[in-house]
Amino acid sequence: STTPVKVAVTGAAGQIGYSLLFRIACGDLLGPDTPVQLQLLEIEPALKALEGTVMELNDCAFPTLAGVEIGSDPNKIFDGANLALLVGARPRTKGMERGDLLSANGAIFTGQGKALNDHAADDIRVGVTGNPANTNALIASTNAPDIPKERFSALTRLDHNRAISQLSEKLGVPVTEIKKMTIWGNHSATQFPDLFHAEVDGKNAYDAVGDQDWYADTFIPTVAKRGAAIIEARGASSAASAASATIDAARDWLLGSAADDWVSMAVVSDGSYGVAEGIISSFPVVTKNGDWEIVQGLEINDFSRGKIDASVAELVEERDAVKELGLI
Ligand code: NAX
Repeated sequence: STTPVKVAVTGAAGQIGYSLLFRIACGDLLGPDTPVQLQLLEIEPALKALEGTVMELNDCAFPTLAGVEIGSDPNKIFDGANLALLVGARPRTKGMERGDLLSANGAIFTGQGKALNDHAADDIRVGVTGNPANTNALIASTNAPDIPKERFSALTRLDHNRAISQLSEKLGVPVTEIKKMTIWGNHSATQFPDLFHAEVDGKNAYDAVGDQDWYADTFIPTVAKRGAAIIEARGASSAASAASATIDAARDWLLGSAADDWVSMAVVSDGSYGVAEGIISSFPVVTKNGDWEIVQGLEINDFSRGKIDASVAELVEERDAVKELGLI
């Protein structure tokens, strides 16, 4: 029998966790022939609720679920992990300043970075969904000096999928006809969804839309503020779609992106496209066997330059703030 792949998930008792765990366990991440062992991290007060979720996971009798372990000690839960999905984070609560948010999450992601460094398997890949995702990934990576920086990424796949969905609706084409979508920058309101290189049925997406005002004034803000619109409508933040994007991102990273397409992932910058080296920023990437490569040679026009620079400036600011706090 095949050795199970160990997938660690943090924040497992949260909203996203409640969708994500079942999707991983049923084979949506690694396929029907690869057994998975779930290793679930939560804070102490949430462990009881998590036990209930584990009862339900077991009740599904998923053929691909080899076992489940839960706990509140990252050193134990990350032991031997091949993939870690860092979903748990401290949300911003009323009256909380940005600095408070960064330090609360800093405490989580420094500790988890160190635990991954010391206990994860040699082939570990780390995907960060918990916000502020890009900067949390930078904190975890910096605190895991023995793990190559390329093994950390932050989630912008939900933004990527939202952009595909909005474009599909506008043009009345199925999502399968849309390729080469790109989200640049931070997973925040400054992100830049780029239609200039996207394709619809093989043709340029920006030309297919043919409406600069819709692009700048409707499409970009709709994609960037979709999270807030979901909260407004359902009274809770996106969960199933965030879990689905977390699966898409990890699956493509480990198993490879489609031959005639690319995906968006926030990864450590090598300075490509003028993005400050060392920050974790979203790029168009192709993936294969657990490695990614930034798509090179795309022409960046003035409009795009301004948008990318603004989002990168925000990431540099976040990096400087966590440096100031001694977290990296
Ligand atoms: P929930 O508040 O429902 O769940 C978070 C869970 O994390 C809680 O159960 C909490 O106990 C746990 N947790 C807190 N500290 C922990 C620690 N140190 N170790 C382990 N677990 C810990 O939030 P949910 O809706 O599931 O969202 C999780 C995160 O994803 C949030 O930070 C959220 O902002 C972020 N999102 C990121 C998205 C993205 O595209 N990158 C989109 C969706 C989502 O907003």
